[in-house]
Amino acid sequence: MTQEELLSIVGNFAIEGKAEEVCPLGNGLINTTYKVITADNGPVYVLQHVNTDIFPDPDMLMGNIVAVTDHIRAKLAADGITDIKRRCLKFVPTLDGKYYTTHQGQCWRIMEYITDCVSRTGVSPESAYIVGSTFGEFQAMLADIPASLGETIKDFHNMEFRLQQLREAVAADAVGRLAEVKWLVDELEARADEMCKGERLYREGKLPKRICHCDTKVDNILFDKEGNVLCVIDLDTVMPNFVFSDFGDFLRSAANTGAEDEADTSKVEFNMDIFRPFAEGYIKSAKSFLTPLEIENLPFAACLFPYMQTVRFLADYINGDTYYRIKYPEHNLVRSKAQFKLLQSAEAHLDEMKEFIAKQL
Ligand code: GN1
Ligand code: MG
Repeated sequence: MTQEELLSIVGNFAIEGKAEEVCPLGNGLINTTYKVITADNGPVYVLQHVNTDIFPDPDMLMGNIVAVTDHIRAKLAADGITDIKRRCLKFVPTLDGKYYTTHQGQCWRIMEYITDCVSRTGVSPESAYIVGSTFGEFQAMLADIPASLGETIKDFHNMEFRLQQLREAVAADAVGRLAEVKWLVDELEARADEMCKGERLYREGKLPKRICHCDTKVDNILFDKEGNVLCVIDLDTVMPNFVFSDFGDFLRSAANTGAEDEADTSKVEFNMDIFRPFAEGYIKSAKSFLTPLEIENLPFAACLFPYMQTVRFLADYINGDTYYRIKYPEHNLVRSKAQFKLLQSAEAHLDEMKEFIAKQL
């Protein structure tokens, strides 16, 4: 896309100042993000192309997001928080009052840029406690949102559905990659029943759904310089789900000693020094609304998310890389193996996690 085109898209939005330059920002695997600089050091914005192959209903998507951010902003104000602009995303309407614009059939939106923030690829044991308690508070803040939120991606964290997608990929073997990864498919199948426990408990009426963020990897969180969470970004997947999503997906990235796509899997381990303070902080602030069954299954959640991500990356590899943005041909396979290694390491710490959780009650 040319600067001219990008600037003309920006021109549809009610921003302050004159947009001068648009440059790439961030490293999301789904949407494409840019920073918008305005003249004379005016306000900075974030322009984002929304991938409508994956988020097919932009009206529902932006309706959810505006409801969530308005609700959080009101809560922060009621709590006397003063730097609200840095604590919650704020989307900018278009000149005709919508929250996205369409350009050549593609969907675009703009939000305010959050100043003085730090993005991290990991957290320290010291900041993990604070992050855990912030997530508990995030879920608590959304517990009484009056709007009923849509599922922006149907069955997004439904483990049974993700396994079904893997099985369909395996059956089709569209690009002939199955033989190479059959061993990993077998490893995943061996755990399939156990990993679908959440859906079973839900059907039995024992496990509730609550509003969750559903993509709490460390990249989707902005921190201040002290390691406090300023704000959770990437709100496209905020929807009703099991609390396991936010707890487990955060640990999937934060408690990994390696990168999500680490090629040398000996570098990938599940880090209990992050798990402990994170779980402690989370339980402390979420105890008031979590049920005993939810708390008891937090170690399960720490395994579920590396498992689910292995299933998703592997299905995409078998399908010929149709979903996640890749940087090289084997990328999804490398990601799958790294996530599987993380799963194995989390499994090895399961008893230790359970003991620790039991002590928090
Ligand atoms: C995607 O958009 P991004 O990169 O923050 C994905 C998540 C995965 C994550 C893996 C809509 O998130 O579910 O966990 O990649 N988002 C969607 O890094 O599929
Ligand atoms: Mg992201």
